[in-house]
Amino acid sequence: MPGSQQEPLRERTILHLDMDAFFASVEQRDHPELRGKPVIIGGDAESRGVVSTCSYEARKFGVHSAMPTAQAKRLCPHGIYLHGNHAKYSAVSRQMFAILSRYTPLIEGLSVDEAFLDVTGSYKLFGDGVTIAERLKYEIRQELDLTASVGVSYNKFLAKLASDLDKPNGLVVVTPADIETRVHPLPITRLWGVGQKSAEQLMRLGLRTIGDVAHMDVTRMRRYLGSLADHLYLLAQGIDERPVQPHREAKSIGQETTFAEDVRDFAFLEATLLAQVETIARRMRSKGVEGRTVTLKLRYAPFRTITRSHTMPNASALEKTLYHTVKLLLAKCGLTRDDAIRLIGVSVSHFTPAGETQQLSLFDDVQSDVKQQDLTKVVDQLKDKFGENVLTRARLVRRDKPEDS
Ligand code: TTP
Ligand code: MG
Repeated sequence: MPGSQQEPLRERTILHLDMDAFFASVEQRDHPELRGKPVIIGGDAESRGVVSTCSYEARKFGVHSAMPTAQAKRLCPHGIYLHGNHAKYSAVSRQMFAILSRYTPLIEGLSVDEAFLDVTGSYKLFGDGVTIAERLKYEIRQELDLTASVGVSYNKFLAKLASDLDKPNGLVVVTPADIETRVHPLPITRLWGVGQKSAEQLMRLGLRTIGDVAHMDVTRMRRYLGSLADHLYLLAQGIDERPVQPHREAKSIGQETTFAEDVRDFAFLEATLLAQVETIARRMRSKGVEGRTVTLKLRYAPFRTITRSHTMPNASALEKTLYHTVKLLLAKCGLTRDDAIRLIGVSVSHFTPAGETQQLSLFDDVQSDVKQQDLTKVVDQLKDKFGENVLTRARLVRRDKPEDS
């Protein structure tokens, strides 16, 4: 592909910041006797706990996140094993996010210790991406006595990849000129979205490095990988147009109902789902978000739990659309008369700010959606004024106590 085609459509400056060995570093900070030692935070080996994280000193022994603590103890018997203090890590996380918010309002938190920042518009006030990255690292060091690694690039994928290239305490810049030399030699597992399973599939197709994906025959790969082929192909060229989405702090809104007695009545399950969707949709509207992915959770009486998800072409906060989707998911589960259901729940995720979805699906009845939106607004106002039960659909006759999730 000639150089000119690789140019991004708009030049942005994106930072990805990720704290180093977050939980373990907080403990080493607060307990100086732990510094320089292998510190492992996680559950007990006796109760089949797993490692949440560990200090870089422990990583030398091969210990890593999600490993059973029992295995970690075999690899690193002299390590210091702690349960950790999650309330404290949340508080430090809030302090970290407060520092980030000095430089841009466009912050998308990905987890307790990592975030994307779009600092394109911050140039005049604070300088270029590298300067802002240095300032963030400095302030985190000075004020929190912790270190962070930062990646600087022109899109999210490359910034995230860059932050991981020189951990801990790294600052790596990836420019278009680095794609071939620094990005292409990396293994495919560094491609965002490639987990263990997809990596194995890609390996079977002979794709080992990001460079292999960048040069693959995408039409042929579509047969094996579906739309993932196009997504990975673009990422491998260093193309990623996804915006930094500041509204993603709440990752999902959901509700579950555990029944006092197991339920075999399909209509009752549907009515429960409708009640749940009404509550969820209202909470989404009050937060000003719309969601694209609807997930149904079912627990059968013998404690088997399944989840089924569907991602819609457009984000929505409308009961009608969400309920329609969750009903399709329920139908797909193929429940029979013998299935007794103990718990049912819905959640909606993959949020975008309300009203941002410009492109309506061809299959949507635009006019009725607009009317439905108006009606929904009135219903919300009435409920705010007179309480939840002022208007309830006739179908909601029997309702067990729902639990928010
Ligand atoms: P990470 O950023 O993935 O890990 P880390 O900060 O400990 O180390 P690194 O330097 O490689 O970034 O996760 C942040 C925190 O989230 C981590 O300190 C503990 C917690 N966590 C878990 O509880 N379980 C997990 O499986 C992972 C990956 C993280
Ligand atoms: Mg981290």
